[in-house]
Amino acid sequence: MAGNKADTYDIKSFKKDFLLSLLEKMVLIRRFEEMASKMYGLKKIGGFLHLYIGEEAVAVGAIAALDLKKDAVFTAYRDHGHAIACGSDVRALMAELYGKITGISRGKGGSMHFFDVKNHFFGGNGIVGAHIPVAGGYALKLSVKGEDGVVLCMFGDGAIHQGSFHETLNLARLWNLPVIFICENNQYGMGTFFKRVSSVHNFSLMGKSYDIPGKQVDGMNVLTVYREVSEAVERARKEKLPAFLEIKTYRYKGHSMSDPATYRTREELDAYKNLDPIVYLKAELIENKLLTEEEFGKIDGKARKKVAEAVDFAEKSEEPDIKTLYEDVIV
Ligand SMILES: Cc1ncc(C[n+]2csc(CCOP(=O)(O)OP(=O)(O)O)c2C)c(N)n1
Ligand SMILES: [Mg+2]
Repeated sequence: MAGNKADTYDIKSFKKDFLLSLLEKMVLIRRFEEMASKMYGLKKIGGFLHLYIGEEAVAVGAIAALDLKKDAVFTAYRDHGHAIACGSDVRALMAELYGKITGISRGKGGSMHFFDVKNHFFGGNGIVGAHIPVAGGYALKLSVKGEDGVVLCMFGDGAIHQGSFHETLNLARLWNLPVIFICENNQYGMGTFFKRVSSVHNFSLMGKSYDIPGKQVDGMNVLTVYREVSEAVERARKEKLPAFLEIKTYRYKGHSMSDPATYRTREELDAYKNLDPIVYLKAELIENKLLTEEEFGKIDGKARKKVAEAVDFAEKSEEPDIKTLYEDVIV
């Protein structure tokens, strides 16, 4: 089970501004998704909506380890947290959920297909495992051109048995590509517990078949994630080698909005809620006199305001004109 205590780092080694920025990002993601869920219930948002609530420390900690002027992020369809962590404008993200022309993908992608080239966020991909070779291809481009960047490729426990995962790991090691593969193991692929479908339960071993080092990481602690991903990124940058991390986490909500998640127990969910990454970091900061309850209230208020403004922006935006139907389509 994820949820180690903070015995792997010294909180005093981090700058206060940096710690607060991690907290702010996690709170913004949480509030954004709570609002998205509410607006889905009000039928303002249609199609698929997969919430990341509970998993925020993974995207925030991992992406904080990057330099997004040169590095790049690829993920699957549970992508709101990653886009926000990359710095995407939450107004454009909300507008995308609403299917409006002002959306980050011009209203044509929806929840699963956020895409923000400016912030080096390359999706948001709906097919399980399909973006893993694309991320490898981006790393190959960096390698061939001699550019100094690292790729973070995030995917779920459900993607780890796809051929695309195995084929990409093999070539990434063969060609020594600077790509960090991150399995966000939230323990379920739709309603299926990962141990029911995997002969190997410690996924961090799976890179070994391809001579890629692997490690298990506690995904409920944002600083642990940050530290481990930073180490992998620095190594990839210097040695131009791939790495593999299995980050253990948990999603509080169902797979998507239509899933009541009856395949797991209340006790299991509550055990993870007790390890909540936001509550944990907040408590750690207060304990170390780096934050007060009042300051936290301000951070939360700021996030709620940003999200309310994003809803207002999305509501007032136009739907894409019918003439845009064939634009942005690669042929
Ligand atoms: C190739 C493919 N097969 C099946 C699906 C249907 N599907 C959508 S999500 C999902 C589960 C994936 O679970 P996981 O990779 O653990 O990601 P999580 O939803 O937990 O973030 C499946 C099977 C799909 N989108 N693509
Ligand atoms: Mg999963």
